[in-house]
Amino acid sequence: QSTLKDRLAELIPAEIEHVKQIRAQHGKKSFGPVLVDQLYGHVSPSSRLSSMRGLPALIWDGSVLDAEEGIRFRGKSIPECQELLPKAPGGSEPLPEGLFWLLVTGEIPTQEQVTGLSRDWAARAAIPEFVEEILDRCPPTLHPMSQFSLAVTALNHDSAFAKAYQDGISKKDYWGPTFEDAMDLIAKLPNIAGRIYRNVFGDGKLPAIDLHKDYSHNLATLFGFGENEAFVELLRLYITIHSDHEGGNVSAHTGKLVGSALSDPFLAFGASLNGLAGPLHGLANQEVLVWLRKMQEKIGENASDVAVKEYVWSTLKGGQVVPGYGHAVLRKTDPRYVAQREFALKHLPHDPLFRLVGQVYNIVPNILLEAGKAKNPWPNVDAHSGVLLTHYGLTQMQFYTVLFGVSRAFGVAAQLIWDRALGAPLERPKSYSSAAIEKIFRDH
Ligand code: CMX
Repeated sequence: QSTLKDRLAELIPAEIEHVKQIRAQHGKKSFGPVLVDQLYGHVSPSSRLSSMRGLPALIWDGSVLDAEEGIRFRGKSIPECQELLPKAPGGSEPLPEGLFWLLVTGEIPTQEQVTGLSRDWAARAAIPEFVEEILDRCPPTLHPMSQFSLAVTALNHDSAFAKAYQDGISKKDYWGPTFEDAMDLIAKLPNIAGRIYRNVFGDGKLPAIDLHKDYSHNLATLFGFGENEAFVELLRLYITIHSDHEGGNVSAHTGKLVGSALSDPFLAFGASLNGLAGPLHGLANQEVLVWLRKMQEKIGENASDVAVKEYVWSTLKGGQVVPGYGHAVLRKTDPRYVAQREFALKHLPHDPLFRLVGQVYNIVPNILLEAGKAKNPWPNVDAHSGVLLTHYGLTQMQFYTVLFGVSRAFGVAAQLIWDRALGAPLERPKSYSSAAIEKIFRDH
């Protein structure tokens, strides 16, 4: 039995009461009106409100995103997490195990609790043989994200929640098997991601998980980078900062939505991955590097600012977005970008591609402002991750979003546990036809 599960069992009754109190006190208060524009999205340049943008609609406890300040995990900023969460011996980046504990409980764990999670996940890491076979049969031309989603969905074969539901589990006990599935899900992702990586880009042979190593170390080993301590540190930081970005983004919201049908965590997170695979969301992770490489091909490696500016303008004039810039909620440089930039300044200050990323950072925001469309001209998380992975030799860009997916499981899994503990009902927003809207407002 995991000590995290024990702690959760202590916290749940109090949280149920807490939510009751909030609802008794504030349940009938309004967030304000909903505009018809908010249903449609892209309307006109002057009154542009994208689909459901800003509409208060979800409870998500793990993290909250402030437009100016960026993400806070259970109230803690990224620098605070870097300072407070336990580290590996000799390391200076937070262990994602600690971040998961924080997301689930709202508390900073001890070193011992974090080691307990590392051991627990390593012990649960094996994937069923038939899932290995599914992955081995995928053509290497199938995008790694599609392979990832297939494998995660197939884990539903052994879902503790699905089985308990069939056996007639009582509603109040849903969270227990959901917790077990959430832990299994996170634990099995390295073997899935590692297998995809080795099948698509290597010889298909995979080393074993080390039961005494932390999650990121094992993940790095499966990719073939376990000996490189700086890369392992990068993964610890990467997973921590990509884990959660409140509830309304496509991957998080999809997981919650599908989970609300009492689909088990494997089915719910498989759906999240399909959303993460879109170019406006997690695929931007890959797109940034593709774009930078194309730029280097076109204007050379040590291009002048003038040449970079021209290239950025040509992207915009071609009707494309500059990947890694802009955000649906953020209105400042993403603190996840800043954390990665600081990592680069510490570990790879002279890397030529990092210099280009910095040059682009000095140029793109002004151009986006001048172009006058993007509400946020600043870089998001995806503008910086690829250059770091490339530096250490993980150069296969099509794989990058898989790493984002491994990380995103932490945030989605934590919320799924709480949704079942608090009895979150089936999600069912109201939709309208255009004819219905006309009818409603005919006389107004
Ligand atoms: N380059 C060019 N144009 C951009 C832009 C960018 N980086 N960001 C926004 N715009 C454009 C939009 O396409 C939109 O144009 P239209 O009115 O012609 O449709 C206009 O500016 C207004 O968009 P917005 O309200 O500022 O942005 P949205 O909230 O609709 O979309 C996002 C947000 C992230 C999809 C958008 O900024 C974008 O496409 N960025 C590039 C892709 C990217 O980096 N995605 C990753 C986001 C982080 C993540 O989820 O991983």
